Amino acid sequence: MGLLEGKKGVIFGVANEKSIAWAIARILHREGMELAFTYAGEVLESRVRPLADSLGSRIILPCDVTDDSQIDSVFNTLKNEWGSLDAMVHAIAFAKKEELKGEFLNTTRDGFKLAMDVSAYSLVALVKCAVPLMEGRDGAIVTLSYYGSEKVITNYNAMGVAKAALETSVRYLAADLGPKKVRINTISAGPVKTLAAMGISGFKSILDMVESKSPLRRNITQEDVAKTALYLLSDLSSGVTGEIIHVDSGYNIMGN
Ligand code: NAD
Ligand code: IMJ
Repeated sequence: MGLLEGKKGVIFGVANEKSIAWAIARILHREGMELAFTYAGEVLESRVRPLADSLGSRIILPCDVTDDSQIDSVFNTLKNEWGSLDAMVHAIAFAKKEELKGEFLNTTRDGFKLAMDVSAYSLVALVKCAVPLMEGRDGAIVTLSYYGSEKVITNYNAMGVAKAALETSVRYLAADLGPKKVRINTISAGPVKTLAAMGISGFKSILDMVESKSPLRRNITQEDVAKTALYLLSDLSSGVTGEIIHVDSGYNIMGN
C-alpha cells in the first residue's frame, strides 16, 4: 500500500516533462495520491493535459496566479469535486528576462513587483484558499526555493529577493497553519535544467561548480527533489513545519 493512498493533492507549476513539479506529481501518484493540475496559459495547456491524463487525473484547470479570479475558480472546483484537500505543491517562479541579467541595482519597480507577486505572494494567495479545504486533516504544503535567497548568485537578482520573501512567508504561514493541523515547508533545490533555467547566462558554470564542490560531487535531479517532497507531503514528516530542506548535494554547507 502506498504512503498516500486515499489522499488528494493539487499541483501548481507543471510546464513540461522536465518540470520539478512533474517529478513530484509522478512520485505522489506512485504512492497512491489522486492529483489535480493547473497550467498557466493556453500554450502550456497542450503540454500539461497529456501529462495529467497519463496519471489518470480528471481535474486540469487554468491558473495564472496573478489573477485572483482564476485562483478562486480552482479552489471552488476542488471544493465541488473533492470537498477536501490533503496536499498542495507550489512550484512557480517568474521574473522578466531583463531582470535576470546584469546588476541587481538596475531592478525596476515593475520588475521587482512582478517577481514578488508571481514568485512569493502567490504562495500566500494559494494557501489562503487551500486551508479551508485542508483544515483538521493533517494537510501538507510544499514550495520550491533556491540558494539565491541566501547568497548573491550572479543574475538571480530580483528572484533572489523574491525567494527570500517566499522562505520567510513559509515560516509565518507555518505559525498560522500549525493550529489548523496543516504543515508547510520549503525545498531549496540545487540547479537543474528545466524551462526555468533555459537561456540563463552562466547556468552551465553553476552546474559545474556544484559538480566539483558539493559533498556529493554531482548535480541533483528532479527525482531527488521529488523524493524529499514525498517525505514532506506524507506522514513521514509529521513533526516538521516551517522548515527549509536543501536538496543540493550539500552545496550550501561548504565554506570554500
Ligand atoms: P518550470 O519552468 O518547469 O516551472 C516553473 C513554473 O512556473 C511553470 O510551470 C510556469 O508555468 C509557472 N509559472 C510562471 N508564471 C506563472 C504564473 N503567472 N501563474 C502560474 N504559473 C506560473 O521550472 P522548474 O525549474 O521546475 O521550477 C519550479 C520551481 O522550482 C520554481 O519555483 C523555481 O524557482 C524552483 N527552482 C528551480 C531550480 C532550477 O534550477 N530549475 C532550482 C531551485 C528552485
Ligand atoms: C535563474 C536566473 C538566474 C540564475 C539562475 C536561475 N540560477 C538558477 C536559476 C543560477 C539555478 C533557476 N531558478 C532557481 C529559478 O528560480 C528560475 C526562475 C526564473 C526563470 C526564468 C527564465 C525565463 C524568464 N523568466 C524567468 N523567471 C524566473 O523569462
